[in-house]
Amino acid sequence: MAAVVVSSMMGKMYGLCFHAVRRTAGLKAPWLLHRRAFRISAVHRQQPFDSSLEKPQFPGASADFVDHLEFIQPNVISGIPVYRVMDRQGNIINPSQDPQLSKETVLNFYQKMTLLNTMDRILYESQRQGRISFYMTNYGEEGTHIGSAAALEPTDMVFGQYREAGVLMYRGFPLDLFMAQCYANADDLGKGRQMPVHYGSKDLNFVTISSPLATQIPQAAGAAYALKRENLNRAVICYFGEGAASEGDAHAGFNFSATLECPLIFFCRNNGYAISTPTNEQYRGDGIAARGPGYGMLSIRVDGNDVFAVYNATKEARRRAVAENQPFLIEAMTYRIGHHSTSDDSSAYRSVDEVNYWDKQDHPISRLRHYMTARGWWSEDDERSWRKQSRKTVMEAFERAERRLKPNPELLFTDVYQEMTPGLSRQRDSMWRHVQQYKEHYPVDLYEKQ
Ligand SMILES: Cc1ncc(C[n+]2csc(CCOP(=O)(O)OP(=O)(O)O)c2C)c(N)n1
Repeated sequence: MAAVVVSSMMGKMYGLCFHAVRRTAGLKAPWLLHRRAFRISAVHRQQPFDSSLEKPQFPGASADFVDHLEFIQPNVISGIPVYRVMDRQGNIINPSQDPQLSKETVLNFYQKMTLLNTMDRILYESQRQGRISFYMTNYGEEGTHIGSAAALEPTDMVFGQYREAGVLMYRGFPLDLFMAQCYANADDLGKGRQMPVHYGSKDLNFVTISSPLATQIPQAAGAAYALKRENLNRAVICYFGEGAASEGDAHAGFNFSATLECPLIFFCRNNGYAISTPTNEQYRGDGIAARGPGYGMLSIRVDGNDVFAVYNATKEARRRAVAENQPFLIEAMTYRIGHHSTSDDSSAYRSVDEVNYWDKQDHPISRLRHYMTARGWWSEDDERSWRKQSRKTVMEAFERAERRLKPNPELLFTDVYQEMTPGLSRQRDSMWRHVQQYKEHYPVDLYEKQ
């Protein structure tokens, strides 16, 4: 079903060039295609010369000649269509696309999306009060996280940017560990070393986030290549924003994954902004999805505020990525409702009306709620008691995290290399002598002891 959507869209938009070749050739290597073409034309050389029968022999592309000058026009006016399953009122538009998830599954989607939203509100406020140093909300992008995470296998590896906390939440990362990371307390798996929201979990196959944009993209290609070699039916998903897609590393990752035939899903969250940079200053093509075919990747654009559309597209991309060892590109169109981060005031570069539209009229959470309400799966009372209960759970984790000590300062010096070098151990000793001598100037009681 979603397979039909993926391939028919590709066909319509790009005349199937590369993929038709790939399909008819049964995924044979490009050099084989060229060798075959060359042999055919050798036969033609025996016949009286007819230039209309000439085939280009260039090893770099498989194409016909044309005898008129024409530049290819990018189609940015009527772009790649946005695949959706539900309208804004939560009605299924085409029943054949309804993933028909059970009530229990849908309730889980909704609870995870709203729990993420509640955690965001509390941690955002806590940053405003100076209790944590930094925070980034996920407002408006909850559907992209939950819909895609639900379509994966738990063993699939995730490489994220920094605005995908819902993926980790869907996989069962406890609230206590989200809080521990943001508070950099002694329970943090990262030992308090990174800024807030740079989560990671080895147990949940979620690779630790780092700040430099797009560096995870070629790394994800490498990981997918390694998983392919293990042959254990695992895939990789790699998230990034449309801004990060302008980095050189995005190009490297897309091209490596296509040429090395990696089971990888590139998931671009196109939320309209990269901090204050709107998309019309970020690119001039048809978004990110239009780049995929240029790399020989099957690509689709989905409504990121429609959790079912995201789910269907990711599920099908995941199935085919593993079965056929090739990368897929999903561009989820959405809107960053919150400020970029707690260091940003987005009212400086966009209107309140624009934000309100997405917040009040086209929000992934309200859309799913309409769907559930229409089926009698969710009532006002359910909403009220769930909001109360989830807020309480988040607040309890928050208070536990705040009371906890910070990690032992010694940990500043470990894991720089696997083993501590003599130079580092001298620096560590000198730090301790210094702290001992001037302890009244350091909040030593807030840290775990040696
Ligand atoms: C290599 C690099 N350049 C610049 C930055 C600063 N920076 C952090 S986030 C960001 C915008 C990213 O926008 P986008 O990828 O669209 O993601 P969004 O924040 O919208 O989710 C920038 C420029 C960085 N972290 N790394």
